[in-house]
Amino acid sequence: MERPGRLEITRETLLEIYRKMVTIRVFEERGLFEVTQRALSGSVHSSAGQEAVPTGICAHLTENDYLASTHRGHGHCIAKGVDPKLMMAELFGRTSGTNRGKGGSMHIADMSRGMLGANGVVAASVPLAVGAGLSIKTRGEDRVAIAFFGDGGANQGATHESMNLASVWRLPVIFVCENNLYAESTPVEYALSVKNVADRGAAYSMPGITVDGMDVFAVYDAAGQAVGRARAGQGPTLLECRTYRYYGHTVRDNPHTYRTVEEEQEWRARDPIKQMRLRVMEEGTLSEFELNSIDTQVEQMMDEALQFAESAEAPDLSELYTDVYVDYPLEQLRRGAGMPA
Ligand SMILES: Cc1ncc(C[n+]2csc(CCOP(=O)(O)OP(=O)(O)O)c2C)c(N)n1
Ligand SMILES: [Mg+2]
Repeated sequence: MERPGRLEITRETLLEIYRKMVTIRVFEERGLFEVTQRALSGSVHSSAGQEAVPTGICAHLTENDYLASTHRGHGHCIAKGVDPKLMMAELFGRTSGTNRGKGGSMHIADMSRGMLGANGVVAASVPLAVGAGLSIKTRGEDRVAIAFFGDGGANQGATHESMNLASVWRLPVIFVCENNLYAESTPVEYALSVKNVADRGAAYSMPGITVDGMDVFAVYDAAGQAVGRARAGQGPTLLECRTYRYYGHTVRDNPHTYRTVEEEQEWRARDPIKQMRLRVMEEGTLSEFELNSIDTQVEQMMDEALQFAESAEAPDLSELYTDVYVDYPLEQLRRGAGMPA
């Protein structure tokens, strides 16, 4: 695994990264608990354990940059700045949610934050981000687009086509593979033709880098280089982050049927939040007091998020078709297609 040279990182950025990692962990664990307790409808995929990846990447982004996400997207949303209160309300299916309660966990989107959406279709994020990258290049804008996908998504045809086009057109896209070793219950080595997903970068003439996705500093460094290349017009990068999901594939999955408790313990021993805490305290950049106060603030914010989610109504049946289809004038569509009115 490559460990690129350490990039400069300010105290403010460190605090922001830590706050976001803890927010993701608490959102995932409390959200998962609530969904199970209340038997809320819709599938929920927890990204607990994988927090270092979206936070390390998004620390280099602004609201103007785009991000396309997966079915395991809560961490991507929080790292990109989506309000956890609105996200929790969306999980609860309430009108106060990001998608007015009609999207649920797997379809959270917030265009005001450049968050193009979580996605129930494996690897659909990849061509979406390439489309965003094409729009950036066509308009000559200073933006980048991130495509998050899993090790399973890495084997989808759409991923290959998208990486090829992004390379041919030198688009400002960063392909971020969260390799958490399993696609549902399929181990990565069973389904992947190469040792590392990043090895495939060579096939598309783009740098392919594998980093330790449990180490937020390694992700931050590699992402800084990739985002820098994209902003400088040097084209896409494939960044593979080796990580681990702590819970089952969904709320209803029992991972102990296909992985061992020993394996889980090994990965938990390298917990990204604990690692970051130890390192910043050792280096003296953040104090234990500062870190603990962030923990307390996040817990309080999540109490409020749960109250907020509970307090709104579910959408009325009369709202069934609103916000589902674009209100596009049929006449215009017919004329565009050369059809008689
Ligand atoms: C096109 C498509 N095929 C299959 C599925 C069913 N499915 C949902 S998640 C998943 C596994 C995805 O694994 P990976 O890409 O590694 O992401 P992870 O769940 O590990 O984050 C599958 C096969 C789907 N949603 N979409
Ligand atoms: Mg996976």
